[in-house]
Amino acid sequence: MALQATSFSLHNLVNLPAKTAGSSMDSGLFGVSLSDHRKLDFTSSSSRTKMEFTRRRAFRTQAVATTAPAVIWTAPEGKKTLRKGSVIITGASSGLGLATAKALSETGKWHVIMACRDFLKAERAAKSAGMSKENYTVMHLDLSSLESVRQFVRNFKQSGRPLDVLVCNAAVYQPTAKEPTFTADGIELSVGTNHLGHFLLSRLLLDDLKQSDYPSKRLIIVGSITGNTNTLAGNVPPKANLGDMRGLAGGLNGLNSSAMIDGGDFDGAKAYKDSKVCNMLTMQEFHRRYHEETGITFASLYPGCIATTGLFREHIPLFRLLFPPFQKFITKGYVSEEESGKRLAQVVSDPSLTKSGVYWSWNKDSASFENQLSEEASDVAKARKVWEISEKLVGLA
Ligand code: NDP
Ligand code: PMR
Repeated sequence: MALQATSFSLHNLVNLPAKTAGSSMDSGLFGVSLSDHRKLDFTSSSSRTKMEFTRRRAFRTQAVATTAPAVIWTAPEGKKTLRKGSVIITGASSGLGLATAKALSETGKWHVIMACRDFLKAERAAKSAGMSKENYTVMHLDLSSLESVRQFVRNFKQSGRPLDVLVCNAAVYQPTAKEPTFTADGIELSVGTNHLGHFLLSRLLLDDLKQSDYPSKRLIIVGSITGNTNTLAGNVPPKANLGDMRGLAGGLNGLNSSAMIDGGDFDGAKAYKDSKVCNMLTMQEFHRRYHEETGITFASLYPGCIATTGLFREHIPLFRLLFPPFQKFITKGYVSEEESGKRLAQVVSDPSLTKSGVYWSWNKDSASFENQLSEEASDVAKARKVWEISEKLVGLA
């Protein structure tokens, strides 16, 4: 009975927009206050695009769709295209990334570039997911090395493919790590991979997105509820907190600066949550700096609790055993990998999700809504500061 009552409260909380949840939970549960292409439509393209396409055809050696029908996609603004969309998904070798790649490839309207650190694993994953060869290409990307990010971008540009959507999805989570580990560049691994690797990748690919003639071009950075302290999940310790970012400014090298963004002692779970706050702040800063000028849609999302993915591989076995039933039956926040993939695929391709600067979530009927970010994850000054420090750390400033 007690379990049922808890289940009911948590269920409602998970499925309501955060603001509503906060106002109904102020006295608090747990004492927490929750306040490929066949043809191009040249009619809408510049002559530059035509030249590019000729060049692309000359370059393309693999994975060209020859059997899928030409797709006519109409954006709300009435723009049409007769080619497949081209989407890069980082970390598409498992979990959410793979499920999204599968969902998009099955429509026949998308060519998915699976940007993965383990080439063979990604190829095997695509095969076992039943993805057709003409709908995807695997390219090597190790986000924990800034040089690998730059090399990936060079390789992608050389491939001559257009870029219509970039999905920053890959992540690592080290909840049991006692000591920090570091990227090839000496930066704490979680923030280095989840935030800084993606920050550099997005910045270097922004021009390619700008040049896309696709009806809706998008940059999506996957966020999470656990980085948002206006939710119950975000109040499970250790809570995300960037503080004054002295650690980030010091390079997160764990030598002359802390490995944590706020300058505190290393905590792997907190480092992950902080990295998610950076992801959500970065999306908004991109929106403020570039949406109006470029027409690119910048978005983030919480796909639901996909409790069975590889994200929890470093957690203790008991956690891995109990976490899925806990999320399924107690919090009701659980979502299958397949369902989460459909959600992210919507953010990539749904003509109704073109609004920029939005953090998407889904309710219990799996309908999308614009969710409210926590105070810190929507702090304009913090977003600018994260941007400016990150530019320096990745060598862009
Ligand atoms: P997975 O572990 O299944 O997927 C993570 C992916 O990231 C894997 O493909 C992994 O590659 C890849 N990756 C890790 N490190 C690197 C690196 N250095 N370079 C390139 N790729 C790398 O986890 P999820 O599918 O759960 O996570 C996907 C996203 O969803 C993350 O951003 C996570 O924060 C977010 N999320 C997940 C939730 C959940 O409940 N699971 C909830 C909310 C958000 P490899 O296969 O080689 O290990
Ligand atoms: Mg959480 C409203 C309930 C809710 C939701 C939607 C999540 C999602 N979690 C909720 C509640 C709770 N969790 C409660 C009440 C507890 C204490 C028992 C709890 C604990 C917990 C742990 C120890 N939860 C966790 C962990 C993890 O290690 C996961 C994590 O923080 O990864 C960073 C996690 C998660 N809970 C979630 C989600 C989506 C996660 C993991 C993934 C992520 O945010 O990326």
